Amino acid sequence: MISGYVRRAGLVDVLGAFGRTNVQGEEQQKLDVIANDTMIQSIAYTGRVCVMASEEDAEPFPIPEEHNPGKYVLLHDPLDGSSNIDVNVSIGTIFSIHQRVTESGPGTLEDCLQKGRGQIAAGYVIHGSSTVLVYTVGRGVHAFTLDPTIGEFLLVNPDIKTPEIGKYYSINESYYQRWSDGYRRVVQEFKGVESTEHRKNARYIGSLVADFHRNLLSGGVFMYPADSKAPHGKLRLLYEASPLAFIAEQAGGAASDGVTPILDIQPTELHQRTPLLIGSRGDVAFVERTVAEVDSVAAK
Ligand code: AHM
Ligand code: MG
Repeated sequence: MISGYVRRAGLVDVLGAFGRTNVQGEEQQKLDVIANDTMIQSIAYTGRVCVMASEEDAEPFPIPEEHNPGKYVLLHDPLDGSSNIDVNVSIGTIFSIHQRVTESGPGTLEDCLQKGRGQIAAGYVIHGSSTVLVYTVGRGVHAFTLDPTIGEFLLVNPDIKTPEIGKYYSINESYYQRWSDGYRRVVQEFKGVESTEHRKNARYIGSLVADFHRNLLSGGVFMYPADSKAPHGKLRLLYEASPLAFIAEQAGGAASDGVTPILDIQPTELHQRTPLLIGSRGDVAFVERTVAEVDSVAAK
């Protein structure tokens, strides 16, 4: 359903141009709100989840007793990168599933604040030139492409393994002045300023799922570090970093905040942010090592 809305995104304004109301006279909603409602309406009352939490809502949504709260916890970013919608750039829906830790009844914040290592499933749908579902349940990473003519996702890429060293580095380089010396050095290495040993091509879409997906298949490293303006980075631990980290590790890659593996971070807040370094294992290790070396010298 979300994919359908995204495909028609460019028409929504046209169809609701006057006062932005639809034929029923309702206010037109932004697509990320529609995607969030779609997730809730299609999953909350299935008896499978006890609580849902999303990047779009300030508080978790506990499933009321009368709707039979189930044993799973669903954390999601219904439409990540939604600022890209207007310019027809790929966006994504990300999800993370845990088993509940509370005994029964409506789920709680405690159910949501679990380490990523305990995820039982995670995945994303990329709304790109085709709609692709990538998921893991801890037994490899598998990708399915939506065939819109039959409305089914078909397995096209079973057991994806990401290259040990990748072709690409992905970072928003306009923040260069805000980075630590360590990240400046890393990017100089990737540009081949002094030596071509670590040189890579730059690719940055600014849409996490799309950047991650390309690097997963082709190899590479995506970086959104902490900087002087964003001391914890931008991306959210529970809805963005953790599910993608589970996928990266299952594909033979790695993910960390620069020091600690993302999957080992204990969340303390629902909307917690984390620096993110994710992709090919050798590249993530190289960035961690370089940043640690350069920044420890700079700190002395
Ligand atoms: P959003 O959740 O508000 O859509 O923001 C997340 C997006 C990611 O998709 C992307 O990696 C990042 O923001 C890009 O940020 P920036 O524009 O600072 O490079
Ligand atoms: Mg997001």
